[in-house]
Amino acid sequence: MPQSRFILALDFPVKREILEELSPKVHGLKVGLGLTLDLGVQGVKDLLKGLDVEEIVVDFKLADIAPIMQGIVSRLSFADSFIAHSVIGSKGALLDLKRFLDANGKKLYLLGAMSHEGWDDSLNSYTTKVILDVDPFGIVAPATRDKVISQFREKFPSKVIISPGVGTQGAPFGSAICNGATYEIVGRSIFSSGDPLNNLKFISENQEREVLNCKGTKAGKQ
Ligand code: BMP
Repeated sequence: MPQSRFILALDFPVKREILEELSPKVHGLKVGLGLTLDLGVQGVKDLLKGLDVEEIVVDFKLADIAPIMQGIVSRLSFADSFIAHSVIGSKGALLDLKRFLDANGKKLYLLGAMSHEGWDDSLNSYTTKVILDVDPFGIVAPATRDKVISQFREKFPSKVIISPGVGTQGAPFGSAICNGATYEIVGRSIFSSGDPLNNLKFISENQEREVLNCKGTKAGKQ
């Protein structure tokens, strides 16, 4: 069983052989819209079929009225979980989507805050309210702003928090875990240079070192 604190972001096509090597060493795979546009839904299914991971998250950042989002997730039955924007609100959108996913044995993550510079943290009190209303399985919170992850962790002590922004976007590997995230999302740091398997080994060691420093335990799930 994987004991990793990484979710691998797949935003563009990757060779199946490489994914077979990487997938047992991460908790999950996050499928982006870009990859799906490149390969088509059947191509994504073929790429992921039988891989050794605990979770496949589809990240289309859903932001629409409920029937449209339900139609989208219904076409993606290979996924275990889906990410949606929380700013779209509860009634007629996320509450219905959550009910629909529950009925189909799927999980929902809501974006608490985003990792890029232009995200306005004054939105976070609203996203927090929506997360309280909808009660998703998990939250996406940015590794790039330590305080924001800590605030979501404090507000939601038992939710899974997945955190993008480590590596290429500037946050140190392990820092999001130290601030309360459950998993760190990593994409380009693995794929944009050299040998992906070695890159994953290197960043896993970095994550583990950082987590040992801050928590005194290994980065693997306790
Ligand atoms: P990378 O490690 O290459 O920066 O990839 C980060 C991944 O996390 C991308 O798939 C991106 O869509 C996602 N992401 C993000 O970067 N910031 C957010 O606020 C939310 C995200 O889902």
